[in-house]
Amino acid sequence: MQLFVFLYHTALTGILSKALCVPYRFVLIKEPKTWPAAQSHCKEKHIDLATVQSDEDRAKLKEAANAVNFQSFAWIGFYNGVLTWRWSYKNTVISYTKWETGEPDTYRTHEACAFINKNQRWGDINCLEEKYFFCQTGKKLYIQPFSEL
Ligand SMILES: [Ca+2]
Repeated sequence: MQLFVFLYHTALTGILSKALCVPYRFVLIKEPKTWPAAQSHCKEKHIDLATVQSDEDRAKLKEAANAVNFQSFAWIGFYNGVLTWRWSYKNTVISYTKWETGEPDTYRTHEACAFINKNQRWGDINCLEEKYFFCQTGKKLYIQPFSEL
């Protein structure tokens, strides 16, 4: 593996070395879907809905949003299971949050799903609203440098 990495690093220098430092990325899907439908789409075509567990993840998501001039709201992989907020990916309990002021505010319902706004902060809303969504992907990242050869 190390030799493989070294050879390709040598061959592709900047492009691949950047890719190796970034094992995943986010992509905005501009098809309005409910949260469950968005989750299915991301799991099928990518890895899952976007997971944001650090400032680094948040910066990366902001970069993806800026790349497509994102100015709205989009689902991320965050939902309220019974009484506990969890990430879609591996059903992980959250340890990092960036709620917008006043959010989350849907304590009365268990159907709360999270979206991200243009300020990279989160809010919760009915899961059946149709919104654009951010998927997390790690596959295309490794394909892209090769296709540029
Ligand atoms: Ca809310």
